[in-house]
Amino acid sequence: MTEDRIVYAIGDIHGMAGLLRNLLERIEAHAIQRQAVPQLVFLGDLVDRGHENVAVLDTVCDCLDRYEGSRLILGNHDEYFLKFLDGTLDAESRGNWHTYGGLETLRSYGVDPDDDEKTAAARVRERYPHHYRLLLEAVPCVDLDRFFLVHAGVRPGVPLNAQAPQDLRWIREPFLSSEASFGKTVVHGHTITKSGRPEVFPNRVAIDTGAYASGHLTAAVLPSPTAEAAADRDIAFLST
Ligand SMILES: [Mn+2]
Repeated sequence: MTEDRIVYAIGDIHGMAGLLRNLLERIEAHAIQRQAVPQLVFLGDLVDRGHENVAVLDTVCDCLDRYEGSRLILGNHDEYFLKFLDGTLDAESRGNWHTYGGLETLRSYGVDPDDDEKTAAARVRERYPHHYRLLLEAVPCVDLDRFFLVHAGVRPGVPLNAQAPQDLRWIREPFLSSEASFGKTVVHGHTITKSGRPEVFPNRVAIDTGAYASGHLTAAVLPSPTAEAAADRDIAFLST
C-alpha cells in the first residue's frame, strides 16, 4: 500500500528553532489526520537574525532524513553562510551579511567576528559536517506539477526552466508587482508579506510572514493532484 504524500512548503525560519518545532508538530498532526506522509520543502533563509541557528539546521537535517523527497532551497542568507564556510565570501558580501543578521549565525556557531575567518570556517565545517553538506546539497528551486517553489521569486518573461539562480534567491521587483502568468503558481518567501499573513495572488503565493519579528512561521499545504476531499483541493496554510 502506498501512502499519500502531502507537500508542505515552509517559509523563512531565520534562526527561530522553537517556532520551527511548533510548526512541524502542526504539520505532522495535519498529515496524520489525512493518513498521509509529509514531504517538506524549506524555502530557505534558515539562518541569520534569530539566535537558534545551529538547532534550526539540525532540525532541517533530521527532516530531510525522515521525510522522503524533502528538500532545502538555498536562500540568499544561507548562501552567505555557505560562502563563509567555503572561504569565498568577498568583502562587500561579508559586510552585508554581518549587517543583516550574519553575526547572530556566527555567534550561534561559536565564532567571533574577529576570529581568523578561514580557521573559524574550517572549525565549523569539521564540527558540523552535516550542516555544510545540507547547504552544499540545497537546490535553487523545486518544480512540481502545478507549483514552482523558490526562495525569492522569478524574473517575469523568462521561462521557469531558464531562470538565473541569482534571481531565484534575490529578486523582489519586478516579480512582486508582476501580474503575468509564470506558467505555474510560484510559491516563495524572502519578502515579508504586508499583511503579516500568507498572501495568495493569481500567479504566486507568498509565505514569508516575518517569523523572526512576528512569531508567525508559515507553511503552505500544497494540494495533491489526486486529492479527493473538496477541502483538500485548495491551498491551505499552517502557522505558528
Ligand atoms: Mn531572503
